[in-house]
Amino acid sequence: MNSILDNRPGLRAAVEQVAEVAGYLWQKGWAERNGGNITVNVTEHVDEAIRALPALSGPMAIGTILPHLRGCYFYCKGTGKRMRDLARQPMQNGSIIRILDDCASYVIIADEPVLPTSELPSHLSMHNYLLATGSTYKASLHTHPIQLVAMSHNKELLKKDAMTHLLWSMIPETLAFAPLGLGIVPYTLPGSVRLAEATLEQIREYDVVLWEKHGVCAVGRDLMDAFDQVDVLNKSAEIYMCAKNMGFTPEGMTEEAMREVQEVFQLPKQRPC
Ligand code: 2HA
Ligand code: ZN
Repeated sequence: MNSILDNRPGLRAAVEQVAEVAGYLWQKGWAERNGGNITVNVTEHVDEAIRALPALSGPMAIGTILPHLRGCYFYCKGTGKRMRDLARQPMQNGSIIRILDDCASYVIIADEPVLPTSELPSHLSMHNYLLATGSTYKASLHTHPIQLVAMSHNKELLKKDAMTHLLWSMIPETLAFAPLGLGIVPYTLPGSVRLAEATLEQIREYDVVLWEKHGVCAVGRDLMDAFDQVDVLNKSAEIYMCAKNMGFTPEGMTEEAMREVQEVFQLPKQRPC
């Protein structure tokens, strides 16, 4: 069967990276059943032939108006689809959508009419925000990392930047590779516009946001970048829990040691454009 990826190496590479990351999510146990979702802005790979492709679906409402997304194209994981299946067959378990001129609806254009993810409002709101601020970030990831979600069941840890400091102090790499830390969104109904709005508030400040008792949402230059940030934060959560399981509270790096890493590695305090 023909695919939109045929003879388009840039688009193919972006979708193949999605498949690679989907496999990691499954292997890590972060993607039970249809858990998690992925969207990637692929507009840079879109040519005239793609723009001319007919819609495979009628227009569908996003649920919110996103003015910066007019004419943009996204690869989206399909709703109800499994990451472990997407890892092998990304175009049968996801699709490419075109945002229509009203900036409030979309159509599916390739390869098959696979309905996009249930978390589309929060994903597309984040992409809209990234474009509005001139960011070059292209990817948005939602997943259910076990240790981070477990820690979100503790109210003390949900206070602003409490978890960020704890996780940074577990291992210098987390500070270096997740330098903006971890935002927090109090429990909100999955897939809702309210969750999208609360996530958007946090994504102004953080690349990775923890949804209380649910999962994380992350943005990045590409999907691997978004995944890596979640992975290093979750690694710190694992180290913390491992120490707790051995019967002690881990000491954590000192404030001074953390400041030294921040200075020597010249870590950004804001998302670089
Ligand atoms: O896509 O994880 O939050 C399934 C989910 C919804
Ligand atoms: Zn979820």
